[in-house]
Amino acid sequence: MSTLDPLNARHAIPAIAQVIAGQDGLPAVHVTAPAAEGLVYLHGAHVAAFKPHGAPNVLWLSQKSLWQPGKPIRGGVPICFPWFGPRQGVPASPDSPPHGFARLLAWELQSIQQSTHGVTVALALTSSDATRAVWPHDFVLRHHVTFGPQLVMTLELTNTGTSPLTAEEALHTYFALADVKQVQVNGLAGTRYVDKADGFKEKPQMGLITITAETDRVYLDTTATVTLDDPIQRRRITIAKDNSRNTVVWNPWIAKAKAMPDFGDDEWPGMLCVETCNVGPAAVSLAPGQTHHMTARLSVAPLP
Ligand code: TA6
Repeated sequence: MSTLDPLNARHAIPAIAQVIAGQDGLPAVHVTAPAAEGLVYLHGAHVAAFKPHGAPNVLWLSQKSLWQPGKPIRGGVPICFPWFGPRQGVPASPDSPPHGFARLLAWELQSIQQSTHGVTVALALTSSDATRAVWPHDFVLRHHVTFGPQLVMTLELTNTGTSPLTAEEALHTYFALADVKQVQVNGLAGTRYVDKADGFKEKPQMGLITITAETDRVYLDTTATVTLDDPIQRRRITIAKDNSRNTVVWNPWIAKAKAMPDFGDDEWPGMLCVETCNVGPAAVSLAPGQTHHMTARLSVAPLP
């Protein structure tokens, strides 16, 4: 009897969704909805594939990614929680991993449901002694992932404790592109950003974004929809969002790609991160019992 059998007995939808052994045997929900194919791992509630009917994966995955409990998957949609980047004021350590612990832990598969919008997979991460030892709050973090004509991801955070909490959160989405150097990024013109690749200086975004060097920008106080125009694949990827005040745009370029063991030296032209988040001053604060929802909606269409 496979360890997946009880999960499939409870959740599988014949010919639509089932729990499979993914990379290195990590359990994942494989969805074959009419409008799209999708894959989400229980490890980190990590969305690894979104293929609108007949199209290639919209999400990028490194060939060098690790697929191990306790390690982040490189690519797809990592969930950053309860902090973004290095933990403020705390030296990096196994107890304070970059981008928090949510992407490193096994989440509970709560449900798989089919509707007119597509197939929705719900996963949850609940605070534990282990998380409280690192971050002294009680919470339930749920990830609702709908594979349909769009990929709709909603991160739902509930403060289940007796004291207020403040957390950063990000859907750190890696998009698959033919050549990032030829992509145009629209939607953020006039928005101020922190340039982490240039001394964390705050700058205004002049016009559209093109990627010509290491790019690591935290756009501030923006609810804007962003588009990626890929002239080689002749497609436009649209990233809309709700309840997110920041957008991060990241490409490591040559040196940073070389410095990451789980990122192929020659892979950087094939990806760009456009991340839906609430970080820094826009971190989410919840009183006991309060809930916050942040949503990213990804869609793909031919270039106009
Ligand atoms: O979102 C951009 C960023 O914060 C970059 O500074 C870079 O660190 C990237 O995330 C990847 O972080 P990771 O911990 O996944 O290697």
